[in-house]
Amino acid sequence: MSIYLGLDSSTQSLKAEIIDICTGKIICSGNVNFGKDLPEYNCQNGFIDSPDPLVKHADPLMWLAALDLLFARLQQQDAPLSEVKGISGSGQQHGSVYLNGKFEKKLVCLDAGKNLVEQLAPALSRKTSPIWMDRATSAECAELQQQFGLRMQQDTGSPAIERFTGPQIRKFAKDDPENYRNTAHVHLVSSFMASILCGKNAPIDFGDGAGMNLLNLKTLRWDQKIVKFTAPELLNKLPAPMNSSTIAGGLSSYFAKYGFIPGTPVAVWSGDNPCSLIGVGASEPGVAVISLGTSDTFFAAMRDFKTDPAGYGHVFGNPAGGFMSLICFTNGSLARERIKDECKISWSEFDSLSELAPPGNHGNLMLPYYAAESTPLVLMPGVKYHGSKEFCSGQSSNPLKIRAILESQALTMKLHSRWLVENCKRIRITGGASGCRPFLQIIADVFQAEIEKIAIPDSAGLGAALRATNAIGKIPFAKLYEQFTAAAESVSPNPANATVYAALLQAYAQFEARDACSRK
Ligand code: XUL
Repeated sequence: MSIYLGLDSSTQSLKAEIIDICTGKIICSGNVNFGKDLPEYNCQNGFIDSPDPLVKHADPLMWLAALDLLFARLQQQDAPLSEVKGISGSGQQHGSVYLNGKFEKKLVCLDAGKNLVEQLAPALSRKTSPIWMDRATSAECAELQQQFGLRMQQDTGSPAIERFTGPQIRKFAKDDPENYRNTAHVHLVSSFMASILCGKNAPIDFGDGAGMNLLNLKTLRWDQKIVKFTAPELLNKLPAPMNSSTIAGGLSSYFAKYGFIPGTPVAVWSGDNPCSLIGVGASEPGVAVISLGTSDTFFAAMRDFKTDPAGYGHVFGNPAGGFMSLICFTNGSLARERIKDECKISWSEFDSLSELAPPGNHGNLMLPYYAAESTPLVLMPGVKYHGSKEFCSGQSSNPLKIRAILESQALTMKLHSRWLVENCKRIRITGGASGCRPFLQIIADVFQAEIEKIAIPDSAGLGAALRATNAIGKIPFAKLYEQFTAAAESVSPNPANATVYAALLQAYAQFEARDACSRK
């Protein structure tokens, strides 16, 4: 057996995928759900409730508790952990962890008789971690934009963005200068988790590092001027940025208690979206990817470095080399679930009822901003309706409501990805909601593209395992894709619906321009 482990530290859970490259199969999976399994951290949906809707922080100790619990569960289910040849991981992007000068000393001498939380809690210089859903940094973004203007986007791949790590660090340094001064290391979720595994500070990879508004994508170094302006002494607190195939170190002997072999190579972790690009086998240009998760994302490998003229899309590092683009729609499953609950129905009813309304939904559309939205930027949550009187007053039938959310979500993806792929003919779809067949048909029809559904729902975890195999086992990605990322199902576009959706796209664009932007 030739076995590699991919970990996926996402918003709501920590998962594991163990792959065997001899058989081309996932041989074991594990999962810790933060809300369900670790309720003592008060992060029911992955973050601590706050009276301010713009503030979304999580407890980083919960991620450590999840790591111990996940490995204990894998051991209990007899996962062949002693045979794992290499490990890597995927982290929710942009979230940051703040550590004091004790961090590395504590990591070096972790005691297997104690747990990670009790040993590492004293190493936190900030008790909570802002995560990607946080939007509380508009003032800092404005300051960064005023200082660097267009160069911010041209060099870091994105204008200053509320959830990105640089503006978050700046806010912390301004609001709590003392604890910022006590911070020796600022890690991303990805590099924090990798550091725990290898018992020393791990680098940040180009994939995830590009989501910080701090990495110069032209030099692949921290941008000295932007870093200096962001916060005092920040350059000394950041781990080095490195290629995604870098080996961060060997596994800490602490993890021998679960059956791992100490010293097993750990490749740098990356962000969940760069890992998903690998996990769906799309690291070469020509195919776009839609990941339907808590947030929906649209991403694709890029032939040439290109930035979004509207400023919503981002450029991240492609773990297979070069770059990828990403557009994030915060109100993904979050919004679909709200409609399902509003209609008081199950997910299978949600799927079948959506087909009772016709393509085009009689022009009924919605802006489903149940939470602050990234694309387009809408800081104050609020849902807007467009269409018949009945629909706008919330009195319409369930099929119309369901079809409105699904069509509106497909249309926003089409509208905001035009700078990147004007005429996309192949889209790979992953994530929880990819099981909703009518949604796949709507996306196929809106884009007039062939949809390929990927069998593995946890593409980030699989991508992390494939990255470990490539970096440590030296197996080319192309070979791994043949084994692991074949499409399970495909959906063809119906050409008869092309005109309906072309007209609806225009209507949606006008609706959004009128009603979303007024909420900025
Ligand atoms: C990407 C983004 C989200 C998170 C979710 O920019 O903010 O997709 O990575 O985990």
